Amino acid sequence: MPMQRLDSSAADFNHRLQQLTAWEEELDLAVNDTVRQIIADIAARGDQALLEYTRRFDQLPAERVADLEVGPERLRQALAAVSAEHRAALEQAAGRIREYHQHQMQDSWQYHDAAGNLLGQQINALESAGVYVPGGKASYPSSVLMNTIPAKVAGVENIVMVVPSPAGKLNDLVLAAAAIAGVDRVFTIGGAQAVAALAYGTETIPAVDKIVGPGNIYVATAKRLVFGRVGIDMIAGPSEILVICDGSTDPDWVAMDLFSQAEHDENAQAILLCPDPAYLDAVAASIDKLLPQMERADIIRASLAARGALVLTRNLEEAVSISNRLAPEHLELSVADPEQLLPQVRHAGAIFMGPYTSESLGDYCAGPNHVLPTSRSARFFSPLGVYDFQKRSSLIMCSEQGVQQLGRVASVLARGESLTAHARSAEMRLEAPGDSAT
Ligand code: HSO
Ligand code: ZN
Repeated sequence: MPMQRLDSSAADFNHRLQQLTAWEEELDLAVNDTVRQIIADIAARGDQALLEYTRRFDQLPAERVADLEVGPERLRQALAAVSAEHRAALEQAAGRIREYHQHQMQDSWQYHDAAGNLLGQQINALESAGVYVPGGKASYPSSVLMNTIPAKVAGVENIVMVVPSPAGKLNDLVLAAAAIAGVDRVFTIGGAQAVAALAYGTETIPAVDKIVGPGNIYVATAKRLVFGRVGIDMIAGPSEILVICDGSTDPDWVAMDLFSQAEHDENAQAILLCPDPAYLDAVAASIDKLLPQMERADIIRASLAARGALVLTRNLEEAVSISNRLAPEHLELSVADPEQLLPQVRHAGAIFMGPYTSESLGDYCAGPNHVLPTSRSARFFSPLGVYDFQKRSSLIMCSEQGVQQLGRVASVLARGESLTAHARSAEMRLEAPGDSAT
């Protein structure tokens, strides 16, 4: 059995839990330097630099960046190339994700204060967004849907997807998902150079306002470095699942739910909390039985051994409070009455309620986003959503009468800051400017 067993009543429990869950994104200074150079180079030399890096890192030689664009014809071809079953599943998932995200639309609002001034907040969509899609094994069509559809629903007009395609290999499922989600343009570029191109623009790659999507350490570092020039979503750590079980769910189901996140990578974290020791034994037995059958058994075993745990708690309430401390990306309440526990849950990226709701349904097709805060950032971050592609402008419209009171207040505060032009600009609009107007 690869997994640690912990007991919440043990004296060293807090310490062990802390050790198990600590995750520091390594701040690699060498990577940081390399990425800064790449960004500066792309900003200075545009297309030419992008072509050189793409040839060097992706073994993809091209004469012009325009040749790295995947045109609409090729997207249609990809849609036709995937199986009918795959296409239907992508379309169903996209439809459900769209419907869910439509509920997140924020509306502009306005009100009048007692003096007749209008105050408000106006919502606008970002004009453009870039979606980074990793290449290779972690190139998930589901992530194309999850990153693109909220932008689309918000009303973003230009969505540019970048995906590295080493040696020119294209993933038809990823392209089909892009077509279904409504991506406007696709370029086969990747790495820090693609992030830089989206942030600064080149002769061929349009600069965007925000860059979203997961990537390796070079991509994550590049996103951090271009933040401020453009918006970014968040920096994702390894996947996490925390299951709270009352002992009534089939232990095989729970074992497989733990596997489902563990199979993402060796650093993923899968934890089960349960007040029934016999049930923990049963899940441990299920893990032993099912693990050898898994295609990714090696990754799962490594993840469970390094960062997984089966934790005995005093009761379900304590399990929830431990979960709040960890603020997991995914929380399964695999209990008979999840609604009774829900009000106590304070920090979690997504909450999966009841024994039938496997986390994997949320990864693909339930509707909510699968881009979620990791590494305890659910304390202050939310799932990727429509609101990440909307922004707010504040509105003020003073009436001739309304300005009388506001002007006096502003004048007093401005003079307190010795900003005379501020004060005079407010005072000039007053009917009887008063003594202070000098
Ligand atoms: N569970 C991942 C998302 C994903 N799962 C994509 C399967 N495909 C996010 O934590
Ligand atoms: Zn997943």
